[in-house]
Amino acid sequence: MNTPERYLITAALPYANGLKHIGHLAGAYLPADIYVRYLKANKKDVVFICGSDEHGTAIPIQAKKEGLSPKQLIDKYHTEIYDNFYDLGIRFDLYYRTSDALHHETAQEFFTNLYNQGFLEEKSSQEYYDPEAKAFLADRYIKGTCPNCQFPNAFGDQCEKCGKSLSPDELINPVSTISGATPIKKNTTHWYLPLQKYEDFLRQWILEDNGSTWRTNVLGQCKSWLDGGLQARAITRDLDWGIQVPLPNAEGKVLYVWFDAPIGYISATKQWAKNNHKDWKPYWYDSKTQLVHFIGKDNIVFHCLIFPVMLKLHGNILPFNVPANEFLNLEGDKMSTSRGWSLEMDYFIKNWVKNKPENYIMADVLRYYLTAIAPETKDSEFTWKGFQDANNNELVNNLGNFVNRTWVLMHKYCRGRVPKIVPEHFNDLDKDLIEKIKHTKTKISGLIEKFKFRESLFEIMELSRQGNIYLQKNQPWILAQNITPENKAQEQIDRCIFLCLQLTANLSIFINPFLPIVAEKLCKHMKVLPKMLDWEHAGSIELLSPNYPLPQPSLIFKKIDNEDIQLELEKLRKNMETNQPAPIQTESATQASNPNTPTSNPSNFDELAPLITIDDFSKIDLRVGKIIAASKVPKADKLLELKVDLGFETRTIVSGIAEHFKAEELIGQVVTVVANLAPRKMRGIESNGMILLASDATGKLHFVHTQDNTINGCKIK
Ligand code: B3M
Ligand code: ZN
Repeated sequence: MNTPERYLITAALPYANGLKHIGHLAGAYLPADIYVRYLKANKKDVVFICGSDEHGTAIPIQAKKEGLSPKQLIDKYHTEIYDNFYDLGIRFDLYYRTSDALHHETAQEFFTNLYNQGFLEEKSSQEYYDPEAKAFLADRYIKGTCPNCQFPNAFGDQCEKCGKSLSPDELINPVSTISGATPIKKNTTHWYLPLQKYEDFLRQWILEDNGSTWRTNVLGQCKSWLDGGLQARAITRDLDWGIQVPLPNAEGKVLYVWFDAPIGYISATKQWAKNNHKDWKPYWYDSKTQLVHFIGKDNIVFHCLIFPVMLKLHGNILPFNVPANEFLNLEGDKMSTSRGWSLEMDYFIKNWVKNKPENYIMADVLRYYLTAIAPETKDSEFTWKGFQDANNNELVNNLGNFVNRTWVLMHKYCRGRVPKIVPEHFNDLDKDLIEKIKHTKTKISGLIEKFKFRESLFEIMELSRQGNIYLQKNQPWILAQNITPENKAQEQIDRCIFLCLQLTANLSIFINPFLPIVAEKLCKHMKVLPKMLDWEHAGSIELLSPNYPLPQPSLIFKKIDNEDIQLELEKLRKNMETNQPAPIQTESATQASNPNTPTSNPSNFDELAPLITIDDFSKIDLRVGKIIAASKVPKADKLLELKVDLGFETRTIVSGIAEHFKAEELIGQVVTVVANLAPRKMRGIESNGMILLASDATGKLHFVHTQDNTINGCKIK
């Protein structure tokens, strides 16, 4: 695309049926916000749209659970979710809601338009019906015994125990999860979007036209859907909650939530335009608009296949990119609110951001960590320890340290003012830093424009690290010990501090889309207007004028203590123990599940290794052992040095498990040791043997050990 004239950025509309967790934040809203802030810093014409998805069966069901009417439920969560986003620095231009009359009208018009053009098909079919609740049932709302593994609580679309894809017909003793009644089959009529007719168009547009610019995980999922064969999709439902199908004889039928929700992006744009006295049409009809949908991977099929077909038939523009993220796990397990294994935005805000006035900066710390571990190409994991490390090692020790040292040194050696310098006197070290600042601007811009936020954040932190190295090489504190007119030491100190100050100003600009609160704080300290944060100023070393006085510095970040982290881990475990595993599923990709889709699968085991003989096996001498001492190997994040009692001797074994276990937790752990493994040196420590661990599908490690009081040193055969 040539330079776009305007940008329309959307983030998936959250279901207003419950609070959202940090996995949602990292998946769609934070990257979208970073992109939008970057575009706005570049003075682009941008509209950032989001809002509540308020239809679908999940809403009335949750409302019933909470003893509210559907309207009360959506009103409650619409406000709470919006407030949570706001407190974490997400700034939409409009946070809309699909219960709005304008949206009902827009979605109905959209449907009518496709209907009148003859694009929709009408078909009758037998569907599951709950005779007590008097409602048709989505597959997910039917439970029964799995024919494959006999698990008694398998869903009508998949058994959560063995992972097998099912249809409700296969369930033994199916029951409705709404009333407990046995569902019956009932005839009904619906309207369908014949997706299969547009396979050629989709293949060309996704795999050819966008094949080199879209993320490989997105392309891979699309290809798998296309190769699996597309089918006509019902776009209406028998339900009393939603948008009426705008046809005669369609009483009791509403638009399918996944048909109306993406049209919500259009309705929201109309509402935004109304509020701002603008014309909404170019945003949806002009090819010079760059439309980008930020979503999580379970929404790919809707945004890359179904909605684009709808848009094409309706005459709208198509998305430029759909940078879907994979999932964020929590402490080695999938996040699940119903199981209590989740970190909700609301919880984080109440306990980390708003618990003390000075903690407002913690919103940015979360943004930092979630971007640094963003699941852009594969699932990633939030750990409280990782969160602490990101804060203590990166924000405090790298960025905070550089900025603070610069300001302190300026007060100490340059009378608290931006020093005056002679640019002609810049030496090679100075020139190198100036070059790095300029180069980083180009690099970060390129990465953000390619939706590589994680990498761009690394580049910014790398520049900050270079700042620290530059300071270290110049050592103004040493130069200051011997200043004479002849040795020009003061001049060198001035040049050094001058450049560090300009670098600090540049870092504020670069960091602004990612950590807006920090950027603002830096601006305030430097007494510059937020206008300085315009991207066009980045790369310059004339951001702060000579002689300009700055106030005494105060620290920007503060360290997170071990106790706070420990407390969170305990709370998480307790929460998990007190929660019942009774997930109410929302209508995401689970309902549209495609057996070919490479989404995470509970039966996702490693492949078997090639066959070996008993002789091969008998070469391995396995022994029972007990860990009697454990300590971290200095400067190695992953390694623990273990002392293992083998009965006949005590062994030193270096094991790469430090990211999974705390050293102190391991004392007394019974283990299986490969006792005849050739010695190997790791970080200067000789390791004599190996400890066996089982790794589950989430990557979590478990010790393999004998059950009873086996004597150390016993052979395992
Ligand atoms: N509400 C699903 C979700 O929150 C759905 C997104 C709609 S985007 C148009 O994951
Ligand atoms: Zn099963």
